[in-house]
Amino acid sequence: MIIDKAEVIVTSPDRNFVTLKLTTDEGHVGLGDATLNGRELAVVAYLREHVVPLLIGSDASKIEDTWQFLYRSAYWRRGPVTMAASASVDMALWDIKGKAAGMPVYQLLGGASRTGLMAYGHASGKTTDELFDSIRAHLEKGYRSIRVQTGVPGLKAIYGIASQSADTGGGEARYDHEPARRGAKPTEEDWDTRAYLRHLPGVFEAVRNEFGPELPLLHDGHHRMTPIQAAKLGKSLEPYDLFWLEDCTPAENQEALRLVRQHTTTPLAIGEIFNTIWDFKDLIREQLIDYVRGAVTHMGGITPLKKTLDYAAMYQVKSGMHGPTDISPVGMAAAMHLGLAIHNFGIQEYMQHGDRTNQVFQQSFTWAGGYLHPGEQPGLGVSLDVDEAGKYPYEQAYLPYNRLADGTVHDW
Ligand code: GCO
Ligand code: MG
Repeated sequence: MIIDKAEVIVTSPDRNFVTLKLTTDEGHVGLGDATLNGRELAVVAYLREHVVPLLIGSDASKIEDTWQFLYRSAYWRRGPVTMAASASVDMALWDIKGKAAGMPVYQLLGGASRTGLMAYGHASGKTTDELFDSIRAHLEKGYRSIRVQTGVPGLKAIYGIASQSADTGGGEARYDHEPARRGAKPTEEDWDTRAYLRHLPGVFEAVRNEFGPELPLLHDGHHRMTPIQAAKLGKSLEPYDLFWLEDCTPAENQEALRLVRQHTTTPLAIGEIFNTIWDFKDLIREQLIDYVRGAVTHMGGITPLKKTLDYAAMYQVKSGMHGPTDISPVGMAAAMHLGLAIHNFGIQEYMQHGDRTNQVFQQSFTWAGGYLHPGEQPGLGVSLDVDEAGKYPYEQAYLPYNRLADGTVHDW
């Protein structure tokens, strides 16, 4: 099984996606997701200029060896660009191995450890009424676990809160399909942590009163708090029994979570921006987190993320793989196969891709009763319609950023 051809395909149906397509001499095709939201073309260049030339003529059956070769031979290891590129190679090779074996990838990873993957969606609203509508819409769409994000009085725009104009009725978060996100400059939003800390516990109280004690509720702090602010929030949310509080502090400083952990029993999730097991190692060993947020796409692939999650299992830390719409259908499929196979699956984030994306990527997964399943097709179960992809050329797009009232740039 020799890699004959390696193509990097950029398409922008509802948003930008970067896909690596490998073809072997026997005609097997493997796909890998290399999308790095807002910095997509850096990965394209890394793949085209530095990785593709190394892949042509190499043995497609050697998944571990190829991963180690790309990681170690580069010398400049880790980092989001490098690891997204390596992830796409790893996913494509698992896809090829599955197709060659006639088995879905989860079978190659040890087989199913459960019948389906509990998944959560993103409910949000500027006001509590809008939030309730969004939660109801998500329950109608079949979600049985809900992330709750809310507007804060006095703040105009907050990342992750569906805007009225872009709201498709399902209360989808603004970054889902809003064309305004595309453009030459990032949007500026505003932030005030004290106002947020005053407001949020009351919102969760209202949600619990309306929707009852059973519904798993999650919240994303999106790196905005200091350790002591995060500790305070975790404590104040304890009565509302969160499934997790995500990214409560900036992810770079992992020691911060020691302080947070000393003060609260609210479960903690972190790591959507992490790239390797090294970013998670101490957090797992010291049991400072409960959920690993790493995405297959940004952690270097199925191979290294499985190792990280197996290590986490020793400490009863579970998976909570990142799954917003900027993870392509290929990256989502990889997450589903891995989540089905590992023992310590926790929950899967699942925002739904738009119709145009679903026409570019044909997928085999199922969604029923709040659970995802990757399906039984050999490999990852995703194919890419190159003609359809060609209709949507790359469009520049940036993530937003925040400023405080005095103009200081803040985490968003
Ligand atoms: C989440 C995330 C996303 C990220 C986005 C960045 O929990 O889903 O925080 O909303 O911000 O994926 O590209
Ligand atoms: Mg997040």
